[in-house]
Amino acid sequence: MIRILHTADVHLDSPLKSLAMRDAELRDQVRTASRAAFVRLVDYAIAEGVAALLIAGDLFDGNERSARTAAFLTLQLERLRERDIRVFYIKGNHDAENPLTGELDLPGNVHVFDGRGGKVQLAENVWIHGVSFASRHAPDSLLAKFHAPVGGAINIAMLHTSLAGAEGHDLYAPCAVSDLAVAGFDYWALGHVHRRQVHSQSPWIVMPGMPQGRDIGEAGPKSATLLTIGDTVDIAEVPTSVVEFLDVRIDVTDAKSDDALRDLMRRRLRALARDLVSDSAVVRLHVSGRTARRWQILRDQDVWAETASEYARETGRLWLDKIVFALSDGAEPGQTATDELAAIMATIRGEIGFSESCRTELEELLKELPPQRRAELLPDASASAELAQRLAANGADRILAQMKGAAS
Ligand SMILES: [Mn+2]
Repeated sequence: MIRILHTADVHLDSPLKSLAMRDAELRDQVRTASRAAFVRLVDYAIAEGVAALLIAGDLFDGNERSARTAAFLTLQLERLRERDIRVFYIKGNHDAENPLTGELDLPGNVHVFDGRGGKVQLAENVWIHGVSFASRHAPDSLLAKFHAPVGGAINIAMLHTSLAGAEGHDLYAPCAVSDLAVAGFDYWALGHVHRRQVHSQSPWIVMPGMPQGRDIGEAGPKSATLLTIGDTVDIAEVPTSVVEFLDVRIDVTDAKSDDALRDLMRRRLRALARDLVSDSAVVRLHVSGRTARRWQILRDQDVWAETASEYARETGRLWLDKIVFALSDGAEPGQTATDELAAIMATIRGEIGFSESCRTELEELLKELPPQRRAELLPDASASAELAQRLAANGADRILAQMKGAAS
């Protein structure tokens, strides 16, 4: 029996992003989470006595040259070398042009496939094939660069690919799952998409997902994939993430008092902490439901944020990223002064002049942000108008909450 560990998209030393990073204690713990997850992978490889570690691209994140990242990586790869564990590595879009991958003289147990593709024998009946990105962009399929599978052996193919891709995202070495399925390989060790997905079981076509998520967009526990090769190939998921991000919904419809709401929040967070796969988690709490207490809760939202933050911290494993309110009060619009004010503010929000000035002000503010962050916030032309509307609606709710909350 031969075992192999498959990972991709480690994005070594890429920073984690969350509002919770304002918390110094958490910041220290997760600053190097991508490293800690990689160490966990290496520990696991050694403990399980695997024959090889496959890294299917995007081992590095940006284009910065970092001596510390290089030293860290070399040390971990040497730990594998001491145990005779081989490492196979293909470059993806993030590391194709990284100065580290070009200059690093990696330990002798590491085989880096180049852009022309190749194959290496791992054991008597096991071959590893791979093709690297030659540059950051790979608009065409790389399938034609693979050597033919070796007859009578188990053939594993490493490829960094966006597969058929998703709308609005660039294509990287595009190819269809159906093309991979008929290519004659037993296991496709893919990389690029950060979410784990087993596309096919015969042959295996596996996107392992990243070993450590970096923000709420990469939520949930992360893992690597363990292959066991006997007469057939079997796979298992191996947890790797040190910190995970969680989107959590709490429905407060039945919480009739502050006490009931606090109790609900605390029990939910404790249950989350108890069942957590990773060591710790950064939680984004969505408070929703239909309650007559809507305005009172919105008025006190800063207190609720502090309270939830304390309950999270109390578990010893959770931190609050932020709390998001989506409450309705279920009431018909009445004839009170605040109802009238709400209606007026809603009308004003719909006026083109207001919309425009709101947007101008917002864009002025966003100029202060780094270009990449701005691009994330405003992916297309309509995004700034939508963001301005959302902020204006939130602002109106805040004002109403001050007035209505005080009256209740
Ligand atoms: Mn990639």
